[in-house]
Amino acid sequence: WSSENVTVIFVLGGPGAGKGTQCAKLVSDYGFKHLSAGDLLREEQDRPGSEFGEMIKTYIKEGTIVPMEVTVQLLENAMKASMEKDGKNMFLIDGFPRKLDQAHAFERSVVPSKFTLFFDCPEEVMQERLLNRGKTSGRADDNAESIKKRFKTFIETSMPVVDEFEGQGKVVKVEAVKGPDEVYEDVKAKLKQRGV
Ligand code: UP5
Ligand code: MG
Repeated sequence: WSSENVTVIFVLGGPGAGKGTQCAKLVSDYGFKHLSAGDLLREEQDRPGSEFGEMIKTYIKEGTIVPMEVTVQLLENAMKASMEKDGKNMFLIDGFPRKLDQAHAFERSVVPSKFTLFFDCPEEVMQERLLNRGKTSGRADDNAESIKKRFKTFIETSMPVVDEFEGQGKVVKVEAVKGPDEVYEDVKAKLKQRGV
């Protein structure tokens, strides 16, 4: 496959900032293919016979970043599959890259991103959302202890990625505190400014 006709928008923001929620809206209005790195990792974790299952489980519970070889490969496979299946070549890559090495590896070996859609949200708001979701989500990391670790990783490891893209003029920042529909209005307006 060739990356020539591929558009990639990274979607970043803290745990519970609303990345998945906003991506779902964008999919139905713009026809993007949504690929959540976290969802792909959880699928791989549950895939019978996966050699990475136990490892992924531990990283997710601890809120740390799974070694990039695994995640980049899962994303690349999913991109290829999407293009072969329905010809979709506009991707929202949600929750990735979360570490500088992943960002560099993906942009070098797969395709450079067009820009990053960054959802900015205070920790108290994100924490409340995640604890609330934890009542029903069944996600192994939606508990107070894991959430605390996820926030720490986000600040220490993932924000440097956003800062680097910012320095390249490649960040579209959206305030994510209001309700999903209000946040989405802002997303649409900002994408329009970027010619999407
Ligand atoms: N909600 C959403 N928007 C709202 C709004 N505007 N107002 C009120 N409520 C709102 O939303 C979270 C909750 O908030 C939901 O209940 C929603 O209804 C509500 P969601 O849209 O799911 O937020 P999102 O930002 O997607 O939160 P998520 O929990 O998915 O974020 P994480 O970044 O923590 O999770 P992810 O799945 O991306 O990663 C999980 C783990 O996988 C990581 O911690 C890491 O261990 C591992 N990982 C890697 O190792 N490498 C990767 O590249 C990616 C992940
Ligand atoms: Mg998500």
